[in-house]
Amino acid sequence: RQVPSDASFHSVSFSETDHPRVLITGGLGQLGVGLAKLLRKQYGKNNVILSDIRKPPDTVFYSGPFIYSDILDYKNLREIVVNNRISWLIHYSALLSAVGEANVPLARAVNITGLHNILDIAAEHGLRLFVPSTIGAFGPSSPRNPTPDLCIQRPRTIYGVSKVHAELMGEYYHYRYGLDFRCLRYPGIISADSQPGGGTTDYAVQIFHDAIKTGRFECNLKPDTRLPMMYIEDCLRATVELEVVYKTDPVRQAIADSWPMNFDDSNASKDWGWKHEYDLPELVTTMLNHLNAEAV
Ligand code: AKB
Repeated sequence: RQVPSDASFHSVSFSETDHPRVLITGGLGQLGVGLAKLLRKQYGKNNVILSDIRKPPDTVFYSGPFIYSDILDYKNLREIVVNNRISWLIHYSALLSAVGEANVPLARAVNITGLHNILDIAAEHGLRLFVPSTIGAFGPSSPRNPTPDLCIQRPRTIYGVSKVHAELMGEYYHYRYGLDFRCLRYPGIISADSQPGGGTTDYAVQIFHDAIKTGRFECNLKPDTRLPMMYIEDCLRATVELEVVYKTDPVRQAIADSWPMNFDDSNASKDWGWKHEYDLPELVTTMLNHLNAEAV
């Protein structure tokens, strides 16, 4: 393994103008297939590769490339990254909170040693890396309602400890090696066509299935328990939005930095009753409708 020297990392990078070549680890979990679908729409079917250690259902094979990848096997990871010209890595492999407590050594291996492999492979090959964190990264001494971005984080699960570790290691690799590391803290995710597995928030998905199947649900948490949840579409959209590419042009950036951030149009409103008709959502919808109509 080549842990990157500063020089070797900075000399490797992918061209931002090309389509990214994306590898999703843990692709058969709750989020991988949905994210692959979104990214494939944007970057092309063959540019997004799902991977896992399990055998996928046929539908996954039909919808785009799938390969076996074991994040604990560094050589296997490197082979995949090199052979497939991977430029973005979305790292979803993890043992969730409840199964993690049932098998701490395995959770430590997958969630911590596995992450080290992912960080090193990303740094070694100049990949952009996304690793999700979650509400699990907080603990009983964190403020619970609301929980701010920056506060005490002393989780009491191996899953949570591994997520705090991932947040800090990502920040450190960014600072130390210039790694393009991105991270979002997910709440519990609710999805209809994919199942979570081994998490504490799984009940919020299971309850829908049981409501339809039997009309009866046995909940493993108390009735007054409150946890943050999000529908999968919002979670996946946020993840793709976070992957926006910024390639700043110093000349334009300097000009932009010297211009007003916000225009005061109150005199125009007073003088002749000026008022805009297109707010941001309206403007975006109108633009996309025009462009889509032109493209047909
Ligand atoms: C879990 O319940 O373990 C996960 C999470 C919130 O991170 N769904």
